[in-house]
Amino acid sequence: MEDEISSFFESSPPLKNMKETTENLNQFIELNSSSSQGGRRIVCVTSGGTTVPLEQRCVRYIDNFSSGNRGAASTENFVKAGYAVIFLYRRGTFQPYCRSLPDDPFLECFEYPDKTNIQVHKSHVEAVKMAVMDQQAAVAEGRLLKLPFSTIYEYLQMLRLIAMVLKDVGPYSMFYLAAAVSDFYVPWDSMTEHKIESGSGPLDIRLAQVPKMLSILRSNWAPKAFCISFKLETDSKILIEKATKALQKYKVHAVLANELSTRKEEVVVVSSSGNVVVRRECDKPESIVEDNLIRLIVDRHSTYIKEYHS
Ligand code: 9Z3
Repeated sequence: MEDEISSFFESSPPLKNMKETTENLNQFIELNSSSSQGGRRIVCVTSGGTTVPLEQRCVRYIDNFSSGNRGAASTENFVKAGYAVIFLYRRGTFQPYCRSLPDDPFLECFEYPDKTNIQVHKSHVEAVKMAVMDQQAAVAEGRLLKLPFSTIYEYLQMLRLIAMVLKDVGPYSMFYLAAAVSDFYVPWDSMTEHKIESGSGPLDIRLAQVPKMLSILRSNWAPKAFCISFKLETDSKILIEKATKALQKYKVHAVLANELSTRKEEVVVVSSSGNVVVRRECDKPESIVEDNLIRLIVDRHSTYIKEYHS
């Protein structure tokens, strides 16, 4: 497995902003782990689906479903709970603090009363005000670092980089892996450079398996970090069994099991201390499942830190 992982990284196209990203990460971690900030806990939240390019000069790609809503909502809740968040997100997916803004059509939020003024439409004032205030506060306090990715190559290289720079934060760091990561891909060196020609009948593509990085994240990249992964299924009958297997195989601290159609209503936290069902509070229209979910995860992280020191 280690060989497969090394060859995946060796053959990946290098990250474009590697130097700048590493500098930003180091600054962010230094700021948040300094004693003046009380040594904040730091969580890396991954969000959105990874793409698998079919051509090096990519025109076509395979994608994994994820709107990014879970990652964005969880990020807001982690910031509220006092964490600093590295938000590793798929370009174009939901962003923290923007979930309640209309995205279609976003411009309807605004009106243009005269040539020199632009203002927010009355019906959206509250939502825009909250979004701007909360986002600006999180950024000004140095609690939110956003890093975008598109492809599986970018995602895994960035995840490894983040794990490496978070190593010294030890048990105060957390990985909350909500991104929907491709299981299959086309290895870069066997991928055609130019757009695949059409017109010559059906296309056969052989996809290789993406090496599972969770085990190496746990054993090697960030062994002291608290680690939460997700299991997504469309068949509820196999969900808990699959999540339990993942818990044992990857030795993460909990697997959050969700079914595609009910993911906004219910998540099951599967861990060695048993399974806990977390639900959205149906009697409160504003309530989201992440409110209760992140509260529980933060509690579990606190217990982990205490046990680590005893
Ligand atoms: C999840 O299960 C997330 O909760 C969702 C969130 C992607 C369902 P949205 O972004 O949806 O709010 O629209 N993420 C992990 C999905 C995944 O690919 N898990 C792998 C698996 O199930 C393990 S890494 O095998």
